[in-house]
Amino acid sequence: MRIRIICLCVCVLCVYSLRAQLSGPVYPVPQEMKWGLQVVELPAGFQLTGESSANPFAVNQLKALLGEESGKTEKFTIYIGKRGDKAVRKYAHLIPQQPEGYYLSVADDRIVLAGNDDRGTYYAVQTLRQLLQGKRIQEVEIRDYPVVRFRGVVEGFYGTPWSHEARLRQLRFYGDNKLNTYIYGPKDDPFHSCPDWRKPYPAEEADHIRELVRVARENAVDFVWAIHPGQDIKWNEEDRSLLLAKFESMYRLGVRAFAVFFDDISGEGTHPERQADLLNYIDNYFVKVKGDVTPLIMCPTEYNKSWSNPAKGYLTTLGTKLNSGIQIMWTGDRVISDITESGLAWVNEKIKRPAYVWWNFPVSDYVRDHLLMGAVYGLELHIGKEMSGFVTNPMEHAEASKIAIFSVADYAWNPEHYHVQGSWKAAVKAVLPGESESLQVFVNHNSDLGPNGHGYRREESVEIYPVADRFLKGCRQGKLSSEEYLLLADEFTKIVEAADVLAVNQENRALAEELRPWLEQFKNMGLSGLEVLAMWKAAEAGDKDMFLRKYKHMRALQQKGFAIDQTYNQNPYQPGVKTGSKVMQPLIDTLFVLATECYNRKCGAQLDSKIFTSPHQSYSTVEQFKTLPVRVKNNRIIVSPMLEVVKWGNGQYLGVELDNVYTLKGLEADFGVKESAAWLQLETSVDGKLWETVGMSQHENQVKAQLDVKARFIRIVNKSGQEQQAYLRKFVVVL
Ligand code: LOG
Repeated sequence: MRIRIICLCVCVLCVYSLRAQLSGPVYPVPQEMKWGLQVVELPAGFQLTGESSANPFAVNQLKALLGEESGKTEKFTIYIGKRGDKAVRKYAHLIPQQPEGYYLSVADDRIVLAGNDDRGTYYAVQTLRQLLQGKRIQEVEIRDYPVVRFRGVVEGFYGTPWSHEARLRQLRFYGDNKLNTYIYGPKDDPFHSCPDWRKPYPAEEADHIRELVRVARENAVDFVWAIHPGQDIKWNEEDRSLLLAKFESMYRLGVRAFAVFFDDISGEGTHPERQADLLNYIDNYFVKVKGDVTPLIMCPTEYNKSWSNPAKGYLTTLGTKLNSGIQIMWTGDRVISDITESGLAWVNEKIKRPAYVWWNFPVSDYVRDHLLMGAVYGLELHIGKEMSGFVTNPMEHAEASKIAIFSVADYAWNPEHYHVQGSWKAAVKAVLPGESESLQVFVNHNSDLGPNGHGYRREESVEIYPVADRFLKGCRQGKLSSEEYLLLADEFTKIVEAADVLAVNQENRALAEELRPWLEQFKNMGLSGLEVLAMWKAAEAGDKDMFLRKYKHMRALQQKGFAIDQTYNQNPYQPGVKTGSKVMQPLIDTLFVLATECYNRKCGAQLDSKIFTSPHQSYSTVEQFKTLPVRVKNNRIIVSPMLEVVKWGNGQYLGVELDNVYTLKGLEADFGVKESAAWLQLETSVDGKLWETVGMSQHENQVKAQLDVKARFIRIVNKSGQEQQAYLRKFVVVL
């Protein structure tokens, strides 16, 4: 009897451990999932029922997953199809009624893949792919559907558009992760925006788009082509016809979904009645006439709360005038913003429909020296029904963006079951299964954006932060805490290892290429961390020679880090390569300064302890300019430029405060408009109280001043007597 009980226990344990092994998580997290006890071993052959009427792309993927049937057997059947198909009729009552929903079950003699529609069937196969472990699979029953109707990506950033190959890889990734929307709208494609939106694509680009449309369809993704005509559109018959003709040419390439963007424009194009008239015209005379085109999407000019002026009624005009089927995009309370219930309620009431969320994360076009590979958070969980769509605007680094895209897919499918950390870790595994541990180390320290014009920040180095903090406190009190020392040394070692492992990784070459400059900087940071710890150890041991050796090496590593920053990624906006900039790099810098000062005191030495960072600051009363970072290159102090239109009130200014009085040699600025020098006044000051006015000249959009004045402050003030709309393309003070 006892033996029997023991056997039984062992068996139960076996089943449970098998179960634990095979019943891994599925992403996006399904709505309802019940695990059975058995593990099913798939036979070599099986009966496939429903193949001829089911979604052919789902069937192809199923076959690729299981291998072609080698000898059919009656013993195991796979049923595939959608509601109404004969093959899955028996299961019809179990299929969720929601669009793209599906029912999936695995039992010892069958697998059922039953979609509510063709997309549902496709998604059932995607879930099956995650459940299968070779030829084994745990018994399970799943009823699943997305909460947000349109989920995906808007390639809507400034900077180098994604390559054709990168886009093809993206579309497959979307299919795998149940995203159904890809909106094509890269700001720097001239045929999407000014100056060439009126012209058809040249042959090679047209071929690419044709292929993207095909691959999107194979992966259950709508390819949405967006146009951005607002900066120079004339509200006349001619431009309307040209826009329609462009849509026709895209239709001929296979495009069946369209969007019109009016973001980041000024002037005539911003008129809400005119925008609504144009959209309704396209809806009535193109979308409805074609019959096979999905509902139009529009991005308004006031696309976030902080920029909208309810008194002028822009949004309510759109809400009232736009045909009800047209979707309206929205980035939240700010350009870069959390998405909240109250924020959505605010806009939905005005636009009289649920907003289509354009989430500006992980886009990095305003912080191009950083990689945004942190967790996806700041999205409230109970608001899935308050939005008609949720798309993320990514980085120009397509592969690196997949970390956030994966979690966006998870969130938009099933917001209420979304878990920030679990989803982030799963994303890392999905993007680089073979080296996920190294990638996790890398993303842990490459999440934050650094100071930026939008004031948007992310957590970084969260786990190690308390250790770093305790260690630093100890150092300030002259005590080296050994436990923290070891933990930090271990983290720096992991950083060095991860950088090397990821750099040579063959599993995803495209990712390794994108990360390359940052990996180099990351390794340099890890090495610096180890050396700064060694400086402390030597100082504590009173080992002068060792200290000097480590000090010298640290200086070399600092120079190397500076060189990496000055060599790679030299875009004109935020050039350079920053990594670990929130916790790890500042920690290393502080430890270096403290260690050197401590040594100087003890040994009566005068080693230089300065770290080179910009000591100057921008300052402004214009809301959008308030947190702009400043960098120094040679004798030039450069304020980080911005991408969007800025509302510059009368009397408001933008300036730079230097760390000391210098002789200023000049100012070079560009506010993106031709007459700016007429309404701007340039002023300098030694103390920030008494100001001197100096003259400027303007050529096209460029504003210039030749100076030879001693000052600590320099600013440029709107003296026009009214609010101005401008851009900030350039603001450079020359010493
Ligand atoms: C642009 C977008 C850009 C993003 C982040 C929208 C609707 N438009 O401020 O193209 O990538 O912010 O810089 C935007 O967000 N303007």
